[in-house]
Amino acid sequence: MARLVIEGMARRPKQLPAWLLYDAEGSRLFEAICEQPEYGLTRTETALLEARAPELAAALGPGVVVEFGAGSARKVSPLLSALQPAAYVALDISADHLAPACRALQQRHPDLPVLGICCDYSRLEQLPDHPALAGHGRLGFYPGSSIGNFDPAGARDLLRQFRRLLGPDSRLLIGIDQPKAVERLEAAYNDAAGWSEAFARNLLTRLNRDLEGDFHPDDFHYRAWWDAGQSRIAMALVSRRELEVHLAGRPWPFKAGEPLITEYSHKYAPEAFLALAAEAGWLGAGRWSDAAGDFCLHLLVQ
Ligand code: AVJ
Repeated sequence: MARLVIEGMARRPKQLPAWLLYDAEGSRLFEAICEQPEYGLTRTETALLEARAPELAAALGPGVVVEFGAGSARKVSPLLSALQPAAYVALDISADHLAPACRALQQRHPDLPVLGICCDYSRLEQLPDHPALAGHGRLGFYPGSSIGNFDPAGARDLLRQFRRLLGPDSRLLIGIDQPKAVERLEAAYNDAAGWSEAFARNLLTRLNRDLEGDFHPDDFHYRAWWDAGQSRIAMALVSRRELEVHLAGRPWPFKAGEPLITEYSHKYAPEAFLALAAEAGWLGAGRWSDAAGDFCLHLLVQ
């Protein structure tokens, strides 16, 4: 973690890995964001999954469901009910979140073998050699447009990693947020109740605690804006004045107005996403969208 933070702080602009946002408090704040009226992504995707579960299950076929970044593991439930897979594997970086999520899911699906693995799914070498997984094909599930946190090259690498991890003949159901009116995009990441800001600010609290940082949260303001050229929302904590913070045993100067990027959220129209997926060896085999075209579930095969 120290090495990744040092790498990120040395970048221009300074940029920290997005997974650092998800400690126990960050995961809780993210859940609150998902309930804000301005943030439609989760509601739209959940409604799609509920309404289209039988079709999605039929298109996916039998196997073991592997969810990348399972979080509260609530979105997958309608899919599991329709699909009746051989097993469900939840991968997540936050152990605090993963254990209760798996327990709650197990209660909703009492007969389903459930495995939780605390890991960084972008770096996991292989799935465990567990009897519940043996002899079954793998169905990756990557909802929430989480891939948007990666830049396009990183997203392509991640899709390759999923191919390697899931193995030959696997499938991947992935949720992708679409570009839309800039006012709606910016409102989603600047909710009036302030949860988006609290979520970004929690990163400073975490760095102070886990890497002996001395950030003063009041020295920074939160900003989120749409960058049309890169087709992404950028989220940043911007220093209010020239200052120096200490972190991971080193000093880090900030100019007045200098951003620390907490997260990017890339948005892809269907064709743009399929072009990226193709570079990673995946082919589009189905797509499901809401009526407004705000969000898209893509089924990818090899
Ligand atoms: C989990 C990466 C999809 O980009 O919309 C939401 C994260 N950050 N509001 C997103 C997020 C602030 C979210 N993803």
